[in-house]
Amino acid sequence: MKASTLNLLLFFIICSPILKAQAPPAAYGAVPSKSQLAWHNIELYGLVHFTPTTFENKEWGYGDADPKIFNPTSFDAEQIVKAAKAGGLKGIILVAKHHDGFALWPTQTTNYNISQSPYQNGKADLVKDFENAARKNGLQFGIYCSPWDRNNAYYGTSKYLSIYQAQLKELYTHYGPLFISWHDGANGGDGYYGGAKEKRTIDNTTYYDWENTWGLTRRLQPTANIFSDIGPDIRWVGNEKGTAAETSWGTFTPMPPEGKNVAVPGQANYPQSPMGIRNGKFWMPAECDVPLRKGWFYHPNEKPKTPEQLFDLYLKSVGRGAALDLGLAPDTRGILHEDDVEALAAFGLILTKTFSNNLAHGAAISATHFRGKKYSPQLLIDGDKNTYWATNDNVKQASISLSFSQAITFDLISLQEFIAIGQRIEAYHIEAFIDNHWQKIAEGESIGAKKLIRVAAPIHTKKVRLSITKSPAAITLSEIGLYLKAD
Ligand code: FUL
Repeated sequence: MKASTLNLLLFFIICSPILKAQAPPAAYGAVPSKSQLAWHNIELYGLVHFTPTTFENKEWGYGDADPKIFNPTSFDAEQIVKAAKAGGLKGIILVAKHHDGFALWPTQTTNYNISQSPYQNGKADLVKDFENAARKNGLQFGIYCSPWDRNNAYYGTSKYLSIYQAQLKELYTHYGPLFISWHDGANGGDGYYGGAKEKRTIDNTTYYDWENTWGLTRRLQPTANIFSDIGPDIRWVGNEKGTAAETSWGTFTPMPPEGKNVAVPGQANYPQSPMGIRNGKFWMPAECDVPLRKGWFYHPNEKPKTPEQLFDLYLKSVGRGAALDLGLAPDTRGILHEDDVEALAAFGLILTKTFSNNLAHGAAISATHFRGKKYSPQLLIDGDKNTYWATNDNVKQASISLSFSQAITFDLISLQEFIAIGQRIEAYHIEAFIDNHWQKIAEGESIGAKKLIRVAAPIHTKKVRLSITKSPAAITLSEIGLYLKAD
């Protein structure tokens, strides 16, 4: 062997552990798809309900409302979208058709649609209006088209499925790329059904042929996330309160109903939905949906939640690795009520004021362990969640220390794992150096996409320490934040 070849060989033998240490940690468990990662960036979005049901002052239209009642006096999709944007919402899902069956776009699939209403002499297309307003204002756009249709004469028969699929096809082809296709599990019951006025039940394990129906979504909207109580991309959190469980995993395994081998919407393993399933088969994070008011539709006697209530919901949804989907209900004018606009704006202000000042950015930061320079603890405070601190493969416990030249005051802690390669951390605690000794100020199990922890009273300190005490694989963390909640 030539001397130069030998030297090269020796170099690689000596350096290989170092080179290996610089390689990224292997993925752990189920990992998010590209579309799911994009969804994780959105965090907060809205769900708009506005159909003849609004004009009937109901929550579930029976399917018999005269299309003539749909006649908003000052409909303005942009007013709604701008109010949402002021609230920090980054996407809008429009209920293009609710259970009452009235289509907000001029569909070819049923006469029961916007063209029968007096609004703009039947020439309107509200899906287009919302799409345009959302895109113009930099919000993502999504669609919810209810499978249950209380107007359609064919509902309950085999003919209806192709109608529903054709509706989805129209919505998937005419309104640009959607960030989410939202599907709900409400299945059958009483309704107008073309005048039959009866109760119709369906077998939800087979009726909607989800495999092929969602096949359409995949084909026509390849980057849309499919939401339902069983995912496959985003799972319902199992309540309409807007909260995930304190310990909440991004992974889930939907269970098939007894006697079946595939899971179906409407029959999820709901007790596990709020917390997810540790080491679940699929990356399937939760969406927490909750109306801004009491109902999903506008009712004059209801009031919006207060900005403080909304902030609390934000902590219990986005701050638990999920997303917050806030129901927005335009009134019969076709705009959001002034109270809603005000509540959203005040909530948005709390969010921006609170999270624009990450006090951790002023810290000197160190770690007990790290996986070489490429994964240094400094990356935890670089404001870029695509870079991350990581430990070597055999290091499953480690601490991060932050020290400040001047004492800081905070009451919110934010932690983010680098979820692109899986959710790892299973236990951690945080201490602050107060009155000359370390005091535990928070502890938990899951972190995931984002964990927001609010401590009971503001903490004044020069030193903070985060200890990860349990992880099945090399630890990764992309950002640490310390904030003081704004009023
Ligand atoms: C539920 C529906 O039954 C409600 O009316 C509402 O649309 C909500 C967002 O989803 O399943």
